Amino acid sequence: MTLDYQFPKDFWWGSAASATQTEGSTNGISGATIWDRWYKEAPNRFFEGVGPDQTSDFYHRYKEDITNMKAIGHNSFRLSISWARLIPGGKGDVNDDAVRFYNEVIDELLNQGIEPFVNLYHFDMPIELQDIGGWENREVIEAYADYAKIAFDLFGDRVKTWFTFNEPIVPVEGGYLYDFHYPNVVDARRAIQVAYNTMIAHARAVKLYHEAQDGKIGIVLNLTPSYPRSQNPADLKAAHICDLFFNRSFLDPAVLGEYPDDLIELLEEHGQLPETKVDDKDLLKNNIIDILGVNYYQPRRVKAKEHLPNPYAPFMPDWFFDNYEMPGRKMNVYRGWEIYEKGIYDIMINLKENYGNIDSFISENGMGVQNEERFIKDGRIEDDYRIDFIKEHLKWLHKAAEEGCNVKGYHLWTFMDNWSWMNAYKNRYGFFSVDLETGERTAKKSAEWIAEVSKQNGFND
Ligand code: BGP
Repeated sequence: MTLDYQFPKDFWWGSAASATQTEGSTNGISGATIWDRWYKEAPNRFFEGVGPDQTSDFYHRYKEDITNMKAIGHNSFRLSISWARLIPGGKGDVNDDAVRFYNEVIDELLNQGIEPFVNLYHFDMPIELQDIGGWENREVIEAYADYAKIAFDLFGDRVKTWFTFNEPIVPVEGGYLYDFHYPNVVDARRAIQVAYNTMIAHARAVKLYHEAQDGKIGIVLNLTPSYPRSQNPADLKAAHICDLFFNRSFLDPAVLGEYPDDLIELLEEHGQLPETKVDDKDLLKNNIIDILGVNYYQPRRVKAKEHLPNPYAPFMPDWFFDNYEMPGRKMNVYRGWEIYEKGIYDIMINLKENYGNIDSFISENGMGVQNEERFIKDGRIEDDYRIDFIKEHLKWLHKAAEEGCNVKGYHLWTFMDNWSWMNAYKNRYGFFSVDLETGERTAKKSAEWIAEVSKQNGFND
């Protein structure tokens, strides 16, 4: 029997999560991160005042969660290691409890036939390193390289798929441009330095990995195709510059080993080039990734600037484009994000045509919905909207695969409802709901649906 949408053999079905958002139990058995600090300083910036200390307790319940993963057909799962848990303070001694915990999680996944994908950094800078400047300080690159090496040595015998960073643009935008992450700086020059240093840290980790290990290493990028309002040259230029800043400043060095010339020229023209070291260029060139994780939630729609920026105002990427709200666009109203399923296909075709058809997979895609209790019937959430959301994206992914794109899998964000950065528990994303009082997990309808899809490696329309 062939299905309408049959995926390539050995396709990865799974989901992704991050340490800060799921583990819990930081108190006393892990170092603190920027999130602990920010929550202490400004609890009112978090939805309903709920901070990173109230998570879904994966730290204690991972066995049950992995059993549930198995039950819904996962053959792979991405977790992140908490740097501050493994090495409290970010440098120095390794925390034995963390080694035990991650060993147990990895072994349990493997025992259940689920391949662990491990990411080293998901927005969670140890606070002591932020206090010496975070990614602005080259010393932190060294500390990260040491951390990466330690993680590879400890877990690389069993973990064969690694990622250096999740969405490195987000701490840049949130922490240094638009004030939605600690340290709440608004300064493009510093943002550009942070973005650049992150990619140097990334390349250092790739190099260390390739020197000593035999699996694959990559990066996870949230690619946002930049669609111009029209084919008018000014709109096209706006979309191109937006793409340079928000996609290609990470995608090009990671996959091609160099920054786009026109990005360098633009920064140079505005006196915004970051500080670099002579060896950086070769480091980037010689250490490209093996696999790319693509997080896709929404595209960007842009138009030419309507008002010229104030020439005395500090430089910002937004000098070159305005966001554009396309009439009739489909929205996830809870999150305020556009839903545009074809974006996933456009990304894959771009990777095929311009990035050597690198091996890639959808490492996050998902739909956060508020007050999902409204949809409970007979004790479980009937999330048909999520099933439709996944299905429509998968159709475009399938088309990309049919057309020769090297797409290897699809991971949902996320396995179970979790704490999310400033939004805490506002939007729920999981295949499983989590009772915030008791911690009890309950499969949603989408869990049952994905189990079937994973088993058949596809679905009928
Ligand atoms: C991605 C992050 C995740 C997750 C997800 C959903 O950017 O990698 O950590 O949070 O987005 O976004 P949010 O939780 O803000 O709704």
